[in-house]
Amino acid sequence: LGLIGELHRAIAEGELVLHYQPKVATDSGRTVGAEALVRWQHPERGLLMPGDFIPQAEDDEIIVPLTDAVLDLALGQHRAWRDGGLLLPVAVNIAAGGLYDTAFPDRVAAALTRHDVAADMLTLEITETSIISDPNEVQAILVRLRDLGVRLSIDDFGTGYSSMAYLQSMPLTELKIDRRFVRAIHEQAGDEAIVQAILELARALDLTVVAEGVEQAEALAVLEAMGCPYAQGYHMSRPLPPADLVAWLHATV
Ligand code: G
Ligand code: G
Ligand code: MN
Ligand code: NA
Repeated sequence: LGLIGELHRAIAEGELVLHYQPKVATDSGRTVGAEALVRWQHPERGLLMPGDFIPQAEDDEIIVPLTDAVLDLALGQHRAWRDGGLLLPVAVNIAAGGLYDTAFPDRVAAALTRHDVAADMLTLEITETSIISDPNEVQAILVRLRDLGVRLSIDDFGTGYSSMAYLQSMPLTELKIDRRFVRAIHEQAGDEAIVQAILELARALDLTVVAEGVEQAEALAVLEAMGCPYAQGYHMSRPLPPADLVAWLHATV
């Protein structure tokens, strides 16, 4: 059985699991959401990371059922947390192949209904690269998602090639600043200048901003001083299994 065949089994047998990394407010430290990151609990090879299978899945039709499976797990988890008294918005990563599918908005709507989750509790994280490969087609799909009330985030912002015109025409809610500009922001004036420019752009376009890859307290302090509202990174928390995230939340607040 090749990797793709094994992935079909993994989806059917429930071998995919999600870990969650908090998104926090830079000023208060309050957690405002959690990004779901897929792992594969492989029966022989142990816990596989997305880099071990997502690139191959993206080149195959399996990315469609895989995306559905991840969405289902994330909304089910959100619902379980909500039923336990914890209202935590969730974010899911969407690969280009998952997005270039005119039926995708309908499947997202069906999943929200199935789990009885409000659309604004879900953020879809999309990379710049998937937007520019066919901006017209992707814009039509993004508009339908946004009309549902789902939040749309550009992941790894600053590393792709999206023009200002695309940014203005896409119905986005959030920019996530790529970690390469964030990790050493307290040491590198050039990084700070780029983050400053992204913050100003986001303000002008009325988008919220998350800085990713915050690994040190010094970086978090600089981001807060610059007015970057939200951050994510190993300094706050690594991606954690759901129960560990809840324990972290209790220990943090
Ligand atoms: O989890 P990690 O810590 O290793 O993630 C590595 C990469 O895999 C990131 O670029 C992330 O966006 C991507 N990724 C993680 N989970 C998913 C997923 O459920 N779907 C897709 N398409 N990409 C994912
Ligand atoms: O492409 P995306 O932003 O979805 O990727 C998320 C990936 O980034 C995951 O692999 C996650 O483990 C990783 N990540 C999260 N926080 C940090 C961090 O502070 N530093 C580094 N190097 N990677 C991080
Ligand atoms: Mn992401
Ligand atoms: Na990212």
